[in-house]
Amino acid sequence: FSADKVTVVFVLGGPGAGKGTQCDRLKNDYDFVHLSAGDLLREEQNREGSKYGDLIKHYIKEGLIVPMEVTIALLEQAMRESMEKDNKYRFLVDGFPRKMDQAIKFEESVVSSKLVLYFECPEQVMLERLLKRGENSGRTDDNIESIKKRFRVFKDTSFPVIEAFEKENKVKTVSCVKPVDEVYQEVRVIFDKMFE
Ligand code: UP5
Ligand code: MG
Repeated sequence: FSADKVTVVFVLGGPGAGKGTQCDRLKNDYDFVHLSAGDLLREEQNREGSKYGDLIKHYIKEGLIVPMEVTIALLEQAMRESMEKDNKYRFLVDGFPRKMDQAIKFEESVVSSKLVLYFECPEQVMLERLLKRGENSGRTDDNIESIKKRFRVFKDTSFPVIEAFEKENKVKTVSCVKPVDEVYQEVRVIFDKMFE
């Protein structure tokens, strides 16, 4: 896709930081399409006839990163659909890229990102949020064993992606500790400047 026409914002942060919650608000106020890589993978996992169903199920439960070919194909397809059906060209890509090779591949073969929004949050806060959500989320990875694995993968593999984007001066960091509304006010300041 051409970067003149298509705007991609990567929304990153640890498990349970609040990426999905903030994207939900942003998409209404700024005319972005919200694409959660995790949601797309969960949908694909449940799609009848998917050849990746078992693979995705295993990776998500273990907190591991699904091979990028699968995730990039799902993101690209969702973006294409939004453009063709709804004439929408602005995307919040939530929870992706989580590994350096994914970042490079996406920016080379799909489109370069305009901004990386990083939601910073201490592990203890994320842990409490995820355990609480796990009481009724039905997510197979909202349990203490999976959460610990997700934290480790975030630290070892995904955080370096944010550091790499920082070197390109693409990252805006927002603390996600305060209540949802207060976090969102900070995010709005950034979006008002960049996307009117
Ligand atoms: N909450 C949110 N903000 C709050 C606030 N400010 N104050 C108080 N409470 C707040 O929020 C989590 C919970 O906290 C909710 O209950 C919310 O109400 C509350 P949410 O907005 O859902 O946080 P989010 O950051 O989206 O957390 P999520 O669990 O979705 O993050 P993950 O990054 O862990 O999950 P994701 O769905 O992106 O990925 C899941 C798995 O898919 C990965 O572990 C991996 O196995 C796989 N995956 C890949 O392999 N590749 C990818 O590219 C993407 C995913
Ligand atoms: Mg999410």
